[in-house]
Amino acid sequence: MGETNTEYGADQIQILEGLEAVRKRPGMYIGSTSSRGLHHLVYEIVDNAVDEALAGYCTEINVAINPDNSITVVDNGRGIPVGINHKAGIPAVEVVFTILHAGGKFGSGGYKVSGGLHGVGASVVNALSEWLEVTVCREGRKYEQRYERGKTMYPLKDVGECGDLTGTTVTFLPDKQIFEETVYDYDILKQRLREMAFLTKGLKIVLVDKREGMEREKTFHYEGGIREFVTYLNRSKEALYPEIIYCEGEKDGVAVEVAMQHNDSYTENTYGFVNNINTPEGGTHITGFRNAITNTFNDYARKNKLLKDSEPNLSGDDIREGLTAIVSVKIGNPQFEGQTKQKLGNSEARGAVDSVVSKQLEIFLEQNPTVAKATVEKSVLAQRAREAARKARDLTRRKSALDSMSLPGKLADCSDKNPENCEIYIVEGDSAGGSAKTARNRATQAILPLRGKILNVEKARLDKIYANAEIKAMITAFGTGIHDDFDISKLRYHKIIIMTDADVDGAHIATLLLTFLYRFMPELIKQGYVYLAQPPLYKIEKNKKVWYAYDDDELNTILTEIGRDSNNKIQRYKGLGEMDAEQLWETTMDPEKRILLRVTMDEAASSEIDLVFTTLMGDKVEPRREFIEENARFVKNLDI
Ligand code: 1YM
Repeated sequence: MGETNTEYGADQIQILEGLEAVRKRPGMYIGSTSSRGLHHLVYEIVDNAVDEALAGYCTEINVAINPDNSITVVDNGRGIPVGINHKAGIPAVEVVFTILHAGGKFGSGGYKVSGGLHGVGASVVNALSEWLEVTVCREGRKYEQRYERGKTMYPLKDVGECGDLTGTTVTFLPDKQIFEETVYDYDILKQRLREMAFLTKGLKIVLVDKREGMEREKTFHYEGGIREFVTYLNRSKEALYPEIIYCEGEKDGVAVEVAMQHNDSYTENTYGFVNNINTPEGGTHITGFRNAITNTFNDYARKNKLLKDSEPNLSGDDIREGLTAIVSVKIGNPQFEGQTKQKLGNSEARGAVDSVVSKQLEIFLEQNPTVAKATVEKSVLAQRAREAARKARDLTRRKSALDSMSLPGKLADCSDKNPENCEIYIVEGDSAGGSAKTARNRATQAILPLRGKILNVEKARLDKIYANAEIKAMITAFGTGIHDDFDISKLRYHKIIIMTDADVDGAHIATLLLTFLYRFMPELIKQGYVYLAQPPLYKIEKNKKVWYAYDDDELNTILTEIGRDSNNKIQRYKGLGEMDAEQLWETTMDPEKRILLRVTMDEAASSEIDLVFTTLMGDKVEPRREFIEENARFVKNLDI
């Protein structure tokens, strides 16, 4: 016994060191300790439950945000094994939660198909939680164990019977010593869990918020899987045909699933997933997919004389105009490349997707000639528009080469030439533009007034977009070029500030501008160069003193402070135009006093960003109302 004891002790020391390492360098295991890392903890635990669903044993997962911001995840799978793991000398469930990298399904033969950003797992979540409790129902018995900051509090406890029930419940409270942010965001979890449910057909996932005053609940359950994902993504657009094209198969150890449908817009939205993880940078699976559809559609068009022999092939861009697609692969040993390790590198994935999609798409097109014809016709139109746009671009390019610095006439540029010091205000309307020009700091602040509503790029083809005066003015002012010529190092201002009225029209114009930037210069948003100015809603005057309020809450706070009486003069600004230059400077433009909102983009939910834009910009009224209603409770200042 003596010897066994020492070995057990030695094992324990090593285990504690393991989790200590996670607490010392949490970023290495979960990416960051910001809100992103905080939410990542939930995905790690949910991933294990999803694996159990993929193995065919779990049909439902329940995720709750508890009143204290702890999280409970429940599944109805087999329950984590509780037998003693002979190598570690402790129950398997304890190994899962206390030994680093034990989250994977060792020894079971099958591959671990889901997994977080770094493929770590339950032990990392445990290490980064103030406390974690696991309950396992298995073979008629119920077991419990608790850990605090990764340390086991007591040996696995048998707490009684559980009848026929099986499953695993995990509750954890993220450690405030580790995380900068410890309050969960329902919407962030909602988006990821919805995505997980789409990617795992038949699995029901329920999200519940139990926090006081925030009570809500949402169930995600899609028998159609990624087919329903495509329908969902296209829900605020007009589909070009009612069918969802679906391909499924396996080759060289790569399981492939693809769903797609064209809509009448001009943008492509293809989302790639590898083992249920989003790959915003694409990779071999996306290359294989693109290759397959370019070749298959061209072959079909030639064979059926939809393209004349004299006409050039349709380009991939032409065929993908208005395409919404999900490309999901499951692969045993995914290799990720690129700066953020989000780009799939496995070459066998390229061949597998190409082959599965080529074969099945060919058959589909033969069987659905109306779908094939509608798509090819749209692609031919896209091809012509692209050609026209190329000519227009060549023309502007040549023009700017001739008169070297042909900045737009309406631009009041700044004198400083160091982009780091410079900002450009994109201002709604000529009159506000005039005030802004008077108010500005000429050295560092440039003003570009735009006339009225700008073109909605969601509803226009490229040739029209490039011909639009307001858009041309922005492109030349920014200096970065566009499309293949885009070069962020040529950006002339490190702050692009959108300044519109604080009303519905202003919000609409801001959305149109953001849509343009998101579609045509996403790097500007990704790298944090884009801001929204925040003009005040109210001016309060009393005894020659002046206050500004940016929303109703602030107005009430100020009124309470200074006392509500007849000496108060309250003005509600209907637009920027009502402010004189001095007021505009003081409230919205003075770098010392103004409030700017930086526009950010969360990669993880990029499919949702697209939805927000198309919902707010698209033609269908119903989804827009739904979107606003769904979000209204949580959006401040929604002036509708
Ligand atoms: C709320 C979180 O972790 N569920 C879960 C995990 C496991 C199993 C079932 C499981 C797996 C296997 C056999 C197997 C895990 N088991 C392990 C390990 N939900 C949650 N549900 N029996 C049960 O893969 O063979 C790791 S995760 F390693 F112990 F088998």
